[in-house]
Amino acid sequence: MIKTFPLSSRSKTTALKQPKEIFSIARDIGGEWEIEDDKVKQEYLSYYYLPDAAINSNIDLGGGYSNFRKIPELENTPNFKSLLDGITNYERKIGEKLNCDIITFRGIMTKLLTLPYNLKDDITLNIVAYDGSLFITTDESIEIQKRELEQQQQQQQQDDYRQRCEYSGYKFETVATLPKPWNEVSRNAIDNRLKKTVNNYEQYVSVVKTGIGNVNILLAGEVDCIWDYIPENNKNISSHYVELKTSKIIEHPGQVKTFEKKLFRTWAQCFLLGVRKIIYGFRDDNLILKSVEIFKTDEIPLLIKDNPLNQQNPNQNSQKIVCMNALKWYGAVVEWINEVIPKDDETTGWKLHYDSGSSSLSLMELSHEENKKLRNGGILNDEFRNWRQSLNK
Ligand code: 0WD
Ligand code: CA
Repeated sequence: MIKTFPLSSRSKTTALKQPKEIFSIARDIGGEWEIEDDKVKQEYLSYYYLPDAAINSNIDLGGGYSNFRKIPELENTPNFKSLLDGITNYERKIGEKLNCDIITFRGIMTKLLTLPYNLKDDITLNIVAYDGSLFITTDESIEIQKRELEQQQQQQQQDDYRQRCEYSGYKFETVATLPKPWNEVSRNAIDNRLKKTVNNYEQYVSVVKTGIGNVNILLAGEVDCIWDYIPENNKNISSHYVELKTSKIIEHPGQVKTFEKKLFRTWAQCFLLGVRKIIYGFRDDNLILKSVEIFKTDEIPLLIKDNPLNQQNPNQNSQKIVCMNALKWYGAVVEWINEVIPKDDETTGWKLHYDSGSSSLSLMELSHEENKKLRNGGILNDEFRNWRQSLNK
Protein backbone atom coordinates (compact mmCIF):
# COMPACT_ATOMS: atom_id res chain seq x y z
CA MET A 1 0.00 0.00 0.00
CA ILE A 2 1.37 3.41 -0.97
CA LYS A 3 -0.05 6.73 0.16
CA THR A 4 0.95 10.02 -1.34
CA PHE A 5 0.69 13.53 0.00
CA PRO A 6 0.39 16.51 -2.37
CA LEU A 7 3.23 19.01 -2.18
CA SER A 8 0.69 21.79 -2.53
CA SER A 9 -0.78 21.00 0.90
CA ARG A 10 -0.80 23.82 3.44
CA SER A 11 -2.25 23.86 6.93
CA LYS A 12 -4.68 26.66 7.66
CA THR A 13 -3.29 27.44 11.06
CA THR A 14 0.29 27.30 12.13
CA ALA A 15 -0.43 27.34 15.86
CA LEU A 16 3.00 26.73 17.29
CA LYS A 17 4.13 25.58 20.67
CA GLN A 18 7.18 27.52 21.82
CA PRO A 19 10.00 24.94 22.07
CA LYS A 20 10.87 24.18 25.67
CA GLU A 21 14.05 22.35 26.59
CA ILE A 22 13.57 19.37 28.87
CA PHE A 23 17.17 18.13 29.09
CA SER A 24 20.45 18.01 27.19
CA ILE A 25 22.94 15.32 26.23
CA ALA A 26 26.49 15.57 24.87
CA ARG A 27 29.06 13.66 22.89
CA ASP A 28 32.64 13.93 24.16
CA ILE A 29 35.94 13.98 22.31
CA GLY A 30 36.10 10.17 22.52
CA GLY A 31 32.67 9.80 20.92
CA GLU A 32 31.02 8.74 24.22
CA TRP A 33 27.68 10.23 25.29
CA GLU A 34 26.88 11.91 28.61
CA ILE A 35 23.18 12.10 29.58
CA GLU A 36 23.21 13.75 33.02
CA ASP A 37 21.83 17.23 32.32
CA ASP A 38 23.76 19.12 35.06
CA LYS A 39 27.03 17.56 34.04
CA VAL A 40 26.32 18.12 30.35
CA LYS A 41 25.74 21.82 30.95
CA GLN A 42 28.76 22.22 33.21
CA GLU A 43 31.19 20.39 30.97
CA TYR A 44 29.95 20.53 27.40
CA LEU A 45 28.12 23.80 26.86
CA SER A 46 30.36 26.51 25.34
CA TYR A 47 30.16 30.28 25.75
CA TYR A 48 30.25 32.78 22.90
CA TYR A 49 33.36 34.93 22.97
CA LEU A 50 34.61 36.87 19.96
CA PRO A 51 35.71 40.42 20.77
CA ASP A 52 36.08 43.00 17.98
CA ALA A 53 39.85 42.94 18.33
CA ALA A 54 39.81 39.26 17.37
CA ILE A 55 37.45 39.86 14.45
CA ASN A 56 39.80 42.55 13.16
CA SER A 57 42.91 40.40 13.46
CA ASN A 58 42.49 38.40 10.22
CA ILE A 59 41.93 35.02 11.83
CA ASP A 60 42.78 32.18 9.45
CA LEU A 61 39.83 29.78 9.55
CA GLY A 62 41.89 27.27 7.60
CA GLY A 63 44.61 27.28 10.26
CA GLY A 64 45.37 23.90 11.84
CA TYR A 65 43.50 21.99 9.14
CA SER A 66 45.96 19.10 9.09
CA ASN A 67 45.24 18.45 12.79
CA PHE A 68 41.43 18.32 12.40
CA ARG A 69 39.97 15.51 14.50
CA LYS A 70 37.06 14.60 12.31
CA ILE A 71 34.47 12.01 13.21
CA PRO A 72 34.06 9.43 10.43
CA GLU A 73 30.95 10.36 8.43
CA LEU A 74 29.42 6.96 9.02
CA GLU A 75 29.52 7.43 12.79
CA ASN A 76 27.82 10.81 12.60
CA THR A 77 24.26 9.60 12.07
CA PRO A 78 21.28 10.28 14.36
CA ASN A 79 22.15 8.52 17.61
CA PHE A 80 18.89 7.17 18.97
CA LYS A 81 20.61 5.07 21.61
CA SER A 82 21.82 8.14 23.48
CA LEU A 83 18.58 10.04 22.92
CA LEU A 84 16.53 7.13 24.33
CA ASP A 85 18.95 6.85 27.27
CA GLY A 86 18.39 10.55 27.89
CA ILE A 87 14.61 10.13 27.72
CA THR A 88 14.74 7.18 30.11
CA ASN A 89 16.89 9.17 32.52
CA TYR A 90 14.46 12.08 32.39
CA GLU A 91 11.36 9.93 32.79
CA ARG A 92 12.93 8.16 35.75
CA LYS A 93 13.36 11.54 37.44
CA ILE A 94 9.85 12.84 36.81
CA GLY A 95 8.31 9.40 37.35
CA GLU A 96 6.18 9.41 34.23
CA LYS A 97 6.26 8.93 30.50
CA LEU A 98 6.90 11.81 28.10
CA ASN A 99 3.88 11.88 25.85
CA CYS A 100 4.84 12.89 22.33
CA ASP A 101 3.38 12.09 18.95
CA ILE A 102 6.73 12.30 17.21
CA ILE A 103 10.27 11.74 18.50
CA THR A 104 13.14 12.66 16.18
CA PHE A 105 16.20 14.83 15.47
CA ARG A 106 15.92 18.46 14.46
CA GLY A 107 17.98 17.96 11.28
CA ILE A 108 15.31 15.57 10.01
CA MET A 109 12.49 18.03 10.56
CA THR A 110 14.61 20.75 8.92
CA LYS A 111 14.55 18.65 5.75
CA LEU A 112 10.75 18.54 5.80
CA LEU A 113 10.32 22.21 6.69
CA THR A 114 12.63 23.42 3.91
CA LEU A 115 11.32 20.99 1.27
CA PRO A 116 9.22 23.57 -0.69
CA TYR A 117 12.44 25.44 -1.54
CA ASN A 118 14.71 22.39 -1.91
CA LEU A 119 12.77 20.48 -4.50
CA LYS A 120 15.90 18.99 -6.06
CA ASP A 121 16.98 17.04 -2.96
CA ASP A 122 15.52 13.58 -2.33
CA ILE A 123 14.53 12.68 1.22
CA THR A 124 14.20 9.18 2.62
CA LEU A 125 13.07 8.71 6.20
CA ASN A 126 12.24 5.57 8.17
CA ILE A 127 9.50 5.55 10.77
CA VAL A 128 8.36 3.10 13.45
CA ALA A 129 5.53 3.42 15.96
CA TYR A 130 6.11 2.37 19.54
CA ASP A 131 4.23 3.02 22.79
CA GLY A 132 2.12 5.81 21.30
CA SER A 133 4.91 7.70 19.52
CA LEU A 134 6.32 7.76 16.00
CA PHE A 135 10.12 7.58 15.88
CA ILE A 136 11.65 9.04 12.73
CA THR A 137 15.21 8.61 11.44
CA THR A 138 17.15 8.98 8.21
CA ASP A 139 17.56 5.97 5.94
CA GLU A 140 21.07 4.88 6.78
CA SER A 141 21.88 2.92 3.61
CA ILE A 142 20.85 5.82 1.40
CA GLU A 143 22.68 8.30 3.62
CA ILE A 144 25.85 6.18 3.37
CA GLN A 145 25.55 5.93 -0.41
CA LYS A 146 25.12 9.69 -0.64
CA ARG A 147 28.16 10.41 1.50
CA GLU A 148 30.36 7.93 -0.36
CA LEU A 149 29.40 9.62 -3.59
CA GLU A 150 30.21 13.01 -2.11
CA GLN A 151 33.58 11.71 -0.94
CA GLN A 152 34.40 10.35 -4.39
CA GLN A 153 33.51 13.68 -5.90
CA GLN A 154 35.72 15.46 -3.42
CA GLN A 155 38.64 13.18 -4.18
CA GLN A 156 38.22 13.89 -7.86
CA GLN A 157 38.70 17.57 -7.23
CA GLN A 158 42.26 18.81 -7.73
CA ASP A 159 42.55 20.13 -4.22
CA ASP A 160 40.73 19.62 -0.96
CA TYR A 161 39.27 23.13 -0.94
CA ARG A 162 35.75 21.98 -0.14
CA GLN A 163 36.97 20.03 2.85
CA ARG A 164 38.88 23.06 4.02
CA CYS A 165 35.72 25.12 3.74
CA GLU A 166 33.88 22.57 5.86
CA TYR A 167 36.75 22.71 8.35
CA SER A 168 36.54 26.51 8.50
CA GLY A 169 33.02 26.20 9.97
CA TYR A 170 34.27 24.10 12.87
CA LYS A 171 37.32 26.34 13.25
CA PHE A 172 35.01 29.34 13.58
CA GLU A 173 33.15 27.53 16.38
CA THR A 174 36.47 26.93 18.15
CA VAL A 175 37.73 30.51 17.90
CA ALA A 176 34.35 32.06 18.79
CA THR A 177 33.71 30.09 22.00
CA LEU A 178 35.16 29.40 25.43
CA PRO A 179 34.53 26.24 27.47
CA LYS A 180 33.46 28.28 30.53
CA PRO A 181 32.17 31.84 31.10
CA TRP A 182 34.83 34.41 30.25
CA ASN A 183 35.56 35.35 33.88
CA GLU A 184 36.27 31.72 34.80
CA VAL A 185 38.80 31.18 32.05
CA SER A 186 42.51 31.98 32.37
CA ARG A 187 44.12 34.52 30.04
CA ASN A 188 46.20 31.72 28.64
CA ALA A 189 43.21 29.57 27.78
CA ILE A 190 41.50 32.56 26.16
CA ASP A 191 44.50 33.20 23.92
CA ASN A 192 44.99 29.52 23.19
CA ARG A 193 41.54 29.09 21.66
CA LEU A 194 43.02 30.40 18.42
CA LYS A 195 45.49 27.49 18.36
CA LYS A 196 43.25 24.81 19.84
CA THR A 197 42.86 21.56 17.89
CA VAL A 198 39.53 21.58 16.09
CA ASN A 199 37.21 18.57 16.29
CA ASN A 200 33.62 17.71 15.46
CA TYR A 201 33.25 14.92 17.99
CA GLU A 202 32.23 17.22 20.81
CA GLN A 203 28.57 18.04 20.50
CA TYR A 204 26.03 19.56 22.86
CA VAL A 205 22.49 18.47 22.05
CA SER A 206 19.38 20.20 23.39
CA VAL A 207 16.22 18.10 23.65
CA VAL A 208 13.03 20.14 23.42
CA LYS A 209 9.29 19.62 23.53
CA THR A 210 7.60 21.52 20.78
CA GLY A 211 4.77 21.14 18.32
CA ILE A 212 2.66 22.49 15.53
CA GLY A 213 -1.13 22.32 15.27
CA ASN A 214 -2.26 19.40 17.39
CA VAL A 215 0.99 17.42 17.01
CA ASN A 216 3.39 17.21 19.96
CA ILE A 217 6.99 16.76 18.94
CA LEU A 218 10.16 15.92 20.82
CA LEU A 219 13.25 17.17 18.98
CA ALA A 220 16.96 16.69 19.67
CA GLY A 221 19.31 19.15 17.98
CA GLU A 222 22.88 20.34 18.25
CA VAL A 223 23.46 23.77 19.82
CA ASP A 224 26.78 25.54 19.28
CA CYS A 225 26.98 27.77 22.36
CA ILE A 226 25.26 30.06 24.84
CA TRP A 227 25.27 33.85 24.44
CA ASP A 228 25.61 34.98 28.05
CA TYR A 229 24.86 32.64 30.96
CA ILE A 230 22.80 29.62 31.98
CA PRO A 231 19.62 31.00 33.56
CA GLU A 232 18.53 29.85 37.00
CA ASN A 233 16.77 26.47 36.84
CA ASN A 234 17.48 26.57 33.09
CA LYS A 235 14.39 28.74 32.72
CA ASN A 236 13.91 29.59 29.06
CA ILE A 237 17.46 28.47 28.31
CA SER A 238 16.75 28.02 24.59
CA SER A 239 16.42 31.79 24.20
CA HIS A 240 20.05 32.13 25.36
CA TYR A 241 21.43 29.73 22.77
CA VAL A 242 23.41 30.76 19.69
CA GLU A 243 23.83 29.10 16.30
CA LEU A 244 27.19 29.74 14.66
CA LYS A 245 27.63 29.69 10.90
CA THR A 246 30.19 30.68 8.33
CA SER A 247 29.69 31.94 4.83
CA LYS A 248 31.68 33.48 2.03
CA ILE A 249 31.64 37.27 2.03
CA ILE A 250 29.04 38.67 -0.34
CA GLU A 251 30.57 40.69 -3.16
CA HIS A 252 28.18 40.36 -6.09
CA PRO A 253 24.37 40.47 -6.30
CA GLY A 254 24.48 36.89 -7.58
CA GLN A 255 25.80 35.71 -4.23
CA VAL A 256 22.86 37.22 -2.38
CA LYS A 257 20.53 34.52 -3.61
CA THR A 258 22.87 31.77 -2.41
CA PHE A 259 23.21 33.39 0.97
CA GLU A 260 19.47 33.86 1.24
CA LYS A 261 18.95 30.15 0.73
CA LYS A 262 21.50 29.43 3.43
CA LEU A 263 19.84 31.91 5.75
CA PHE A 264 16.48 30.27 5.13
CA ARG A 265 17.89 26.87 6.07
CA THR A 266 19.49 28.35 9.18
CA TRP A 267 16.20 30.03 10.11
CA ALA A 268 14.43 26.65 9.85
CA GLN A 269 17.08 24.93 11.97
CA CYS A 270 16.96 27.56 14.73
CA PHE A 271 13.23 28.11 14.62
CA LEU A 272 12.55 24.41 15.23
CA LEU A 273 14.68 24.32 18.37
CA GLY A 274 13.78 27.79 19.71
CA VAL A 275 17.28 29.24 19.18
CA ARG A 276 16.91 33.01 18.84
CA LYS A 277 20.37 34.21 17.78
CA ILE A 278 22.46 33.34 14.74
CA ILE A 279 26.02 34.57 14.32
CA TYR A 280 27.57 34.47 10.88
CA GLY A 281 31.30 34.67 10.34
CA PHE A 282 32.05 35.88 6.82
CA ARG A 283 35.30 34.67 5.27
CA ASP A 284 37.10 35.37 2.03
CA ASP A 285 38.36 32.84 -0.53
CA ASN A 286 41.49 32.30 1.55
CA LEU A 287 39.32 31.43 4.56
CA ILE A 288 40.31 34.59 6.40
CA LEU A 289 37.59 35.80 8.77
CA LYS A 290 36.55 39.25 7.58
CA SER A 291 33.43 40.21 9.51
CA VAL A 292 30.78 38.92 11.86
CA GLU A 293 27.07 39.61 11.80
CA ILE A 294 24.35 38.79 14.31
CA PHE A 295 20.87 37.84 13.10
CA LYS A 296 17.75 37.38 15.17
CA THR A 297 15.91 34.24 14.11
CA ASP A 298 12.53 35.97 14.39
CA GLU A 299 13.59 38.72 12.00
CA ILE A 300 14.79 36.48 9.19
CA PRO A 301 11.39 35.87 7.53
CA LEU A 302 10.96 39.62 7.05
CA LEU A 303 14.58 40.09 6.05
CA ILE A 304 14.15 37.57 3.24
CA LYS A 305 10.75 38.95 2.23
CA ASP A 306 11.96 42.55 2.07
CA ASN A 307 15.26 41.89 0.37
CA PRO A 308 15.26 44.47 -2.47
CA LEU A 309 17.62 42.44 -4.64
CA ASN A 310 15.24 39.58 -4.37
CA GLN A 311 12.39 41.67 -5.74
CA GLN A 312 14.32 43.49 -8.47
CA ASN A 313 15.77 40.33 -9.95
CA PRO A 314 13.00 37.80 -10.13
CA ASN A 315 15.08 34.90 -11.32
CA GLN A 316 12.84 32.56 -13.27
CA ASN A 317 14.68 29.50 -12.11
CA SER A 318 14.27 30.09 -8.44
CA GLN A 319 11.19 30.65 -6.39
CA LYS A 320 11.03 33.47 -3.95
CA ILE A 321 11.43 32.10 -0.44
CA VAL A 322 8.58 32.75 1.97
CA CYS A 323 9.25 31.29 5.43
CA MET A 324 5.57 31.32 6.41
CA ASN A 325 4.71 29.30 3.33
CA ALA A 326 7.26 26.68 4.35
CA LEU A 327 5.79 26.68 7.84
CA LYS A 328 2.27 26.03 6.53
CA TRP A 329 3.61 23.14 4.48
CA TYR A 330 5.43 21.80 7.56
CA GLY A 331 2.22 21.98 9.62
CA ALA A 332 0.33 20.08 6.96
CA VAL A 333 2.90 17.34 6.39
CA VAL A 334 3.47 16.76 10.10
CA GLU A 335 -0.27 16.46 10.70
CA TRP A 336 -0.55 14.02 7.82
CA ILE A 337 2.30 11.83 9.12
CA ASN A 338 0.71 11.89 12.55
CA GLU A 339 -2.68 10.81 11.23
CA VAL A 340 -1.78 8.36 8.52
CA ILE A 341 0.57 6.08 10.48
CA PRO A 342 -1.23 3.95 13.04
CA LYS A 343 0.54 4.51 16.37
CA ASP A 344 -0.73 1.25 17.84
CA ASP A 345 0.80 -0.90 15.11
CA GLU A 346 4.11 -2.05 16.52
CA THR A 347 4.70 -4.68 13.85
CA THR A 348 5.13 -2.45 10.82
CA GLY A 349 7.77 0.06 9.72
CA TRP A 350 7.33 2.86 7.21
CA LYS A 351 9.35 4.65 4.60
CA LEU A 352 8.61 8.28 3.82
CA HIS A 353 10.15 9.24 0.51
CA TYR A 354 10.33 12.49 -1.37
CA ASP A 355 11.33 11.80 -4.95
CA SER A 356 12.70 14.87 -6.69
CA GLY A 357 12.26 13.25 -10.12
CA SER A 358 8.50 13.00 -9.84
CA SER A 359 8.19 15.73 -7.17
CA SER A 360 6.07 13.51 -4.99
CA LEU A 361 6.01 12.55 -1.35
CA SER A 362 4.91 9.04 -0.56
CA LEU A 363 4.61 6.68 2.35
CA MET A 364 5.03 2.92 2.01
CA GLU A 365 5.61 -0.06 4.22
CA LEU A 366 9.18 -1.13 4.87
CA SER A 367 10.33 -4.67 4.30
CA HIS A 368 10.15 -7.04 7.23
CA GLU A 369 13.96 -7.00 7.45
CA GLU A 370 14.23 -3.21 7.53
CA ASN A 371 11.51 -2.92 10.14
CA LYS A 372 13.24 -5.51 12.30
CA LYS A 373 16.52 -3.64 12.09
CA LEU A 374 14.94 -0.35 13.15
CA ARG A 375 13.25 -2.01 16.12
CA ASN A 376 16.48 -3.69 17.20
CA GLY A 377 19.12 -1.01 17.42
CA GLY A 378 18.38 1.16 14.37
CA ILE A 379 16.00 3.25 16.45
CA LEU A 380 14.57 1.23 19.34
CA ASN A 381 16.33 -1.18 21.65
CA ASP A 382 15.47 -3.68 24.42
CA GLU A 383 16.67 -1.38 27.17
CA PHE A 384 14.17 1.33 26.21
CA ARG A 385 11.37 -1.18 25.74
CA ASN A 386 12.07 -2.72 29.15
CA TRP A 387 12.01 0.72 30.72
CA ARG A 388 8.71 1.68 29.11
CA GLN A 389 7.20 -1.69 30.03
CA SER A 390 8.15 -1.18 33.66
CA LEU A 391 6.67 2.34 33.53
CA ASN A 392 3.41 1.20 31.95
CA LYS A 393 2.78 -1.51 34.53
O1 0WD B 1 21.07 13.03 8.25
C1 0WD B 1 21.89 12.89 9.15
N1 0WD B 1 23.03 12.30 8.94
C2 0WD B 1 21.59 13.38 10.50
C3 0WD B 1 22.54 13.30 11.49
C4 0WD B 1 20.26 13.92 10.72
C5 0WD B 1 20.05 14.33 12.07
C6 0WD B 1 21.04 14.21 13.02
N2 0WD B 1 22.27 13.72 12.76
C7 0WD B 1 23.28 13.62 13.83
C8 0WD B 1 24.52 14.37 13.54
O2 0WD B 1 25.55 13.79 14.32
C9 0WD B 1 24.22 15.74 14.10
O3 0WD B 1 25.40 16.42 14.31
O4 0WD B 1 22.78 14.18 15.04
C10 0WD B 1 23.49 15.37 15.38
C11 0WD B 1 22.58 16.49 15.88
O5 0WD B 1 21.49 16.53 15.07
P1 0WD B 1 20.80 17.83 14.43
O6 0WD B 1 21.04 19.02 15.24
O7 0WD B 1 19.44 17.38 14.18
O8 0WD B 1 21.59 18.00 13.05
P2 0WD B 1 21.48 19.18 11.99
O9 0WD B 1 20.48 20.20 12.36
O10 0WD B 1 21.37 18.54 10.65
O11 0WD B 1 22.93 19.82 12.03
C12 0WD B 1 23.44 20.49 13.17
C13 0WD B 1 24.94 20.40 13.21
C14 0WD B 1 25.64 20.92 11.99
O12 0WD B 1 25.83 22.30 12.14
P3 0WD B 1 25.66 23.27 10.89
O13 0WD B 1 25.94 24.62 11.43
O14 0WD B 1 26.64 22.81 9.84
O15 0WD B 1 24.23 23.12 10.43
O16 0WD B 1 25.38 19.06 13.33
C15 0WD B 1 26.55 18.84 12.54
C16 0WD B 1 26.94 20.17 11.99
O17 0WD B 1 27.85 20.76 12.89
N3 0WD B 1 26.26 17.88 11.46
C17 0WD B 1 27.15 17.21 10.75
N4 0WD B 1 28.46 17.19 10.79
C18 0WD B 1 29.10 16.39 9.92
N5 0WD B 1 28.48 15.60 9.03
C19 0WD B 1 26.42 16.42 9.84
C20 0WD B 1 27.15 15.59 8.95
N6 0WD B 1 26.55 14.84 8.04
N7 0WD B 1 25.13 16.62 10.02
C21 0WD B 1 25.05 17.52 11.01
CA1 CA C 1 26.64 25.64 13.42
